Amino acid sequence: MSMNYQERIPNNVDLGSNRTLQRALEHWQPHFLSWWQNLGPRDFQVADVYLRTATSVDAKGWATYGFVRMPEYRWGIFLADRDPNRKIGFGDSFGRDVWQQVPGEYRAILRRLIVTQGDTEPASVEQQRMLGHTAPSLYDLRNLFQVNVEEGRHLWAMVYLLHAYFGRDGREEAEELLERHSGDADKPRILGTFNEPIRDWLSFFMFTYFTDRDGKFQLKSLAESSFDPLARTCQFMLTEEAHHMFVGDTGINRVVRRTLEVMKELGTEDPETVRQGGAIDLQTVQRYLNFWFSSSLDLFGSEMSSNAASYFANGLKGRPDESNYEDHIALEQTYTLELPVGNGKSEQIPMRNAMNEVTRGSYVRDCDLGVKRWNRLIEKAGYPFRLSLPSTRFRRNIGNWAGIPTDTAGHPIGAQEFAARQTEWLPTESDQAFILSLMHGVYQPGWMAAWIAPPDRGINNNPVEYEYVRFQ
Ligand code: BYC
Repeated sequence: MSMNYQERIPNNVDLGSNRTLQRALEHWQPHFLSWWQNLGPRDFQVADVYLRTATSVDAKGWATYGFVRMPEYRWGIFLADRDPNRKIGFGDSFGRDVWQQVPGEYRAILRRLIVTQGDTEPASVEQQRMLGHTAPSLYDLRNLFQVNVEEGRHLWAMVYLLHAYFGRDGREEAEELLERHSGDADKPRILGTFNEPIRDWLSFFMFTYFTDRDGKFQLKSLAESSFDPLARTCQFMLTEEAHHMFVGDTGINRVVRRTLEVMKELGTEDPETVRQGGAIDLQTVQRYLNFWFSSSLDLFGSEMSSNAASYFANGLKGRPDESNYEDHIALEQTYTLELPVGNGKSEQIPMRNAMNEVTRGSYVRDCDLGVKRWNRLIEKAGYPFRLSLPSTRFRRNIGNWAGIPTDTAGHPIGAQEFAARQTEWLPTESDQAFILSLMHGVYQPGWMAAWIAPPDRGINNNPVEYEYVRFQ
């Protein structure tokens, strides 16, 4: 079904043929818009932003670009095309037809998954709402807003499912998605990372690299779901998500490149001298990386999870790229889990209970690809320093390693040693003050803040100097 932009809510789900649903979503729409005005990007609502808007769910040629004021962005409901032959790809009902409606017995659990996914989308917009004031260039400012409007659309994607398939409870949940707020003392967002403040652009790039990548893996897992509308929604969200991770990957790459230039210019590897040269020393980049990577690891849940086992058994949430696995039932297999007790002791657990850890493992490997690319820059510049991912045991708040102090290699250490060495591993107050001191909005077309290199190319074949955001 093609995308219909003539209606108040653009969609490719033939919304017009279901008046009740259409009315319910039209009732939610002004609540969304007022949330966007109050908690979306602060102070840039009247700027014209060079944004892409989805025009097709086909991954090739699916978007158009043009200047839009963010509140006028056409947030809509877009699902990947339905495959009438699609079968359940894993779990106890492997090979049966996928579901077009929610089976009664899985209603509560599916709603919970959709709400958890939905909750992260507006949360990230809230976390990033002040960053427009300190964008290192118009190119970056535009990318921030692109990410923000698309996270808004991803909220729409989940709200559509709640309204269309979960009746009254779904409508109530949709309201609550706008009532919880990132970092709110009384009504925080559901998952930990989405309550962490993002005050600076180094954190933004780390977030879009590491946390949006959790999004990629969770969406891939949900794109396997037997509940077909959820799977199709997530398939299309993944197309948009790729740009968000690109922003993080290239953002960190540009930070590292600029730092290497300053190191060369000043003939130094000394972090303090690099800072005096206006760049971010690689040691600080590493500490920010440690923080956001470890926080994002928690988003996969516990290593051993009965929730994950039942999601898998019931066909609700699979492994990312499930078709790459040989055994889609996973009843006979086990997974070896290293435990924090007994010095290197491990335990065999049923594979289904280890699905969070399996997905986390794929995520870690994917994260490492970027680290390798950044390290190639450092190596080429002739410096011995290397960035690295800390151990998955480091600074965990969820799962077996929660609250167990380890060093970045994952060796358990005493709480006192952890407290004493934290400043080596995690951003210190003075790191944060330094990073904040670099954050100033740079709004001349083509200009770049001194702490970051320009991107290799602009957006949609436009030059880097293009005026991507026009102020009124
Ligand atoms: N913080 O068996 P467990 C994205 C809770 S990001 C707080 O260990 P389970 C995006 C858990 O809810 C992707 N609580 O874990 C990125 C459970 O609570 P209850 C978002 C946590 O259930 C950037 C309890 O601990 N999508 O899209 O197997 C920008 C024990 O649960 C956390 C999803 O997450 C945590 N970190 O898995 C914008 C997909 N971790 O039931 C967007 C939907 C666990 O005891 N969610 N808990 O009260 C899920 O699939 C699962 O809920 C989780 C947890 C993977 C999150």
